[in-house]
Amino acid sequence: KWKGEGTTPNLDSIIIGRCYEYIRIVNPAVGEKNCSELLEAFKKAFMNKDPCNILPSDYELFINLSQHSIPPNKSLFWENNQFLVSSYAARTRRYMPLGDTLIGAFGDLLNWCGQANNTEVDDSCPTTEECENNAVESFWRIASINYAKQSSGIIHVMLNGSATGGAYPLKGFFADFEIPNLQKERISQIEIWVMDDIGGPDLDSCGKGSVQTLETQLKEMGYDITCIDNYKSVLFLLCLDHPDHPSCPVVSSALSAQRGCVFSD
Ligand code: ENP
Repeated sequence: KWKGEGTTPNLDSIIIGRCYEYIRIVNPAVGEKNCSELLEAFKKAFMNKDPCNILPSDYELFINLSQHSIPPNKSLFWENNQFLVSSYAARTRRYMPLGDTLIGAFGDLLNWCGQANNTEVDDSCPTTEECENNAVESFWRIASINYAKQSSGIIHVMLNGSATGGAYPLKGFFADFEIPNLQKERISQIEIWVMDDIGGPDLDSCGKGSVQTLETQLKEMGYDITCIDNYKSVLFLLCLDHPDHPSCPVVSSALSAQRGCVFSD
């Protein structure tokens, strides 16, 4: 029927498991939450409804119930590098991108939609090209707005300098729903990291192309901006899979240890 992927099988069980894992193990600082109640509020937004008529506001109750604070300096916004972001963030230990919040845990990598006059989920769902007001798109829109409003301190943004179409998409969640909802008075600085794929093209960098557009836009809004190309700490993570690539840093003592120098008399 629809062109998009259908509802993820076992959606309810996955969400209940993720929710309790989040509040008990990943981030107990969120305090007590009733995960069954949160799942009901989440499903109420889209079940038994026309899958092309779901608005961000339909998730309001769910957002209010599952809301928790984002520690200052822990927000991490991104475009085009989901898996690098989630491994670097390390499930809230280093950073807390939206996918590592309780709200994000309800949607990350999942797919869902309901049907009009039918209490079942559907096994195909509308894409955003088919209709913008679909269950998944509207969920991420309100989740992004809420996340941006909760973010404070130093804000980090990880972009992909090898992405075709530009590191900073002019139409995307970051541009459309996050930047406009940042609370300027609570933000001390915005730090942009532009990471190129290892061996990939260097299409965009700080001060160039779409990254320059972003820097100018944020400066005009009155933010204090820094931009770093291939930020070393994230580069180490990318280099785990390409240790000998010329663009990967050489750690001199490790190199000498490998050559046997460290242990020689
Ligand atoms: P994509 O298209 O690279 O990746 C989308 C994938 O990331 C989907 O599997 C989606 O789950 C999951 N995801 C995790 N967090 C978000 C999210 N936050 N979001 C949309 N999808 C998310 O990512 P996008 O579309 O460019 O979105 C990146 C945005 O996330 C940035 O604005 C960043 O700052 C923000 P699912 O449910 O679709 O399977 C907001 C929108 O945090």
